[in-house]
Amino acid sequence: MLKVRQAQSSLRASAWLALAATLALLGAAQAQSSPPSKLPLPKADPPAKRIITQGPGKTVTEDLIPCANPKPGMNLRKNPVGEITAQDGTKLTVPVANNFATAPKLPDLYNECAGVTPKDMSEVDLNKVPIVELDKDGEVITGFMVADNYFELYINGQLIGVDATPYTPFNSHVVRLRVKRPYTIAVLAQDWEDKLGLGMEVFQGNTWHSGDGGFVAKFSDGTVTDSTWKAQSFYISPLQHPDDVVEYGNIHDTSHLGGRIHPLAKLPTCREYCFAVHYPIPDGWMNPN
Ligand SMILES: [Ca+2]
Ligand SMILES: [Ca+2]
Repeated sequence: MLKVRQAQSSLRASAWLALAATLALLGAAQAQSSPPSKLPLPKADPPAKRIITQGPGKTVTEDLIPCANPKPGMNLRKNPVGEITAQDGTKLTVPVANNFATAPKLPDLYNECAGVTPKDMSEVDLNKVPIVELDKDGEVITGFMVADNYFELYINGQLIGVDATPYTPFNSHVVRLRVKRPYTIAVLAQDWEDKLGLGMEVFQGNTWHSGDGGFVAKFSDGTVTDSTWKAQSFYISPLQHPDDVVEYGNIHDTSHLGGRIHPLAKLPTCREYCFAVHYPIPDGWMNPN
């Protein structure tokens, strides 16, 4: 879909966002400001290896974590995980291979399923958030993060923790780090899905709605998610045809589709016959430099 360039923010905290996502909000917004007329860009070197799937995946886990505190009126969904076999025989985990089962869950800022529902920041005691010690002589930096729907946070290549609610209800997290600047933030973000392998979610009664996702973070040293972050997409769906993704250099471009949330977007009508394009996530993608 797209790659946003610029290695470092003004505070020299370099940041990566890996969107293993079904057409995320970030991608849609960028697409409209970068029309295909500015292309072509240099060819990818090495060329992008695309992995194509069609149709739904097979459910392996129906619900990664049932909500511990279900209440009427809550935007409550199961958190399914499955697998799908691509046309080239590659087996993929959908929506994304993740560390949910083994990684620490990040501290809750707002999480209905955990009963953590502050009305505003006056009800949040940040002193109770444990400090992750990365550098003994570092400074304490606080970060606030929310994803539609799931994310994994790495600092300097080290997995700090994961989102406690993969799908819904929507939740947010807070983290406190003792770290020396410059440091590298890397995030794997995933828009979860009801129809595994197809990037679709129930929306206003439509069970074939094309998913849209996003990720927002804000750190106490001034670092915020913005266009200076590098970003890349690794799972793009639902697609009427795999050729709806055009690779220009390292950009997985779908801007000609108009995005997913724009009223004039060309939404796919293929339902269970829709395609997805995946790309291998490089080893060590979360490491500095
Ligand atoms: Ca979440
Ligand atoms: Ca979504």
